[in-house]
Amino acid sequence: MKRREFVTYAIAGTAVAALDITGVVSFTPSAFAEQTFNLHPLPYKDTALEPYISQKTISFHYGKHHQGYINKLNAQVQNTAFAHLSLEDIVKNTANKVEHKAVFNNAAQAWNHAFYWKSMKPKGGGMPEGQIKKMIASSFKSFDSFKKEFAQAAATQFGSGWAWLVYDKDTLKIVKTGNADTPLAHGQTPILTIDVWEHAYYLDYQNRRTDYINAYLEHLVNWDFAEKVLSRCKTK
Ligand code: MN3
Repeated sequence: MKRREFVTYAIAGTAVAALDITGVVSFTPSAFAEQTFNLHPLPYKDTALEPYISQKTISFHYGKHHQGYINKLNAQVQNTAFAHLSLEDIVKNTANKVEHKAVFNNAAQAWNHAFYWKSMKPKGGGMPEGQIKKMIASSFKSFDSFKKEFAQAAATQFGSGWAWLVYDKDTLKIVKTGNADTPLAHGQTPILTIDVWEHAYYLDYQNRRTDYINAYLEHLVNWDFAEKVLSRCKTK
């Protein structure tokens, strides 16, 4: 690693706070020691989201796909300045740079998946409470309009990608991103996400993506997590 490179990246980097939210890595930034990204334990048992997401889906999605992105990222950043950055800062520093596309894809997918697991919980779904409820009411016409718009974004993301509830300039918005792309790369703060790559639902729902989206909204979405993430946005 060249020291000058590290300094440049360190200055370009921003708060590490969101890392605590995803819990994707145990991370101590250091100009001297390289880090290895690790797959953080799921926030619930691999059977806990059944019958909406099966243990079999989790075993492939978390155990193979998510682990795979982390393994590839570790191999790519070894002996580079990126090995000294937080995951979120790698995503931000490689976004929209053709020469860093491969690193971006694996870093963003490592981050997106950690955020996705936290966006769900057993016996989740239903109506939110607290600040998130108020902000959804002020940002969308009603909770039903929010649900409709979120489901629509998730259903219409062509091919692989994600739908998100994001915090952007003091309001909540719904956006969708293709492949590994993430709101972090566009100056927005993710509040919740649903993975709509086929590997997220195909074993349980085959081509019925809409049924998976409805199960997420009715039974899985973790409003406590959304509330926690939102409270951090508001104190920034
Ligand atoms: Mn996935």
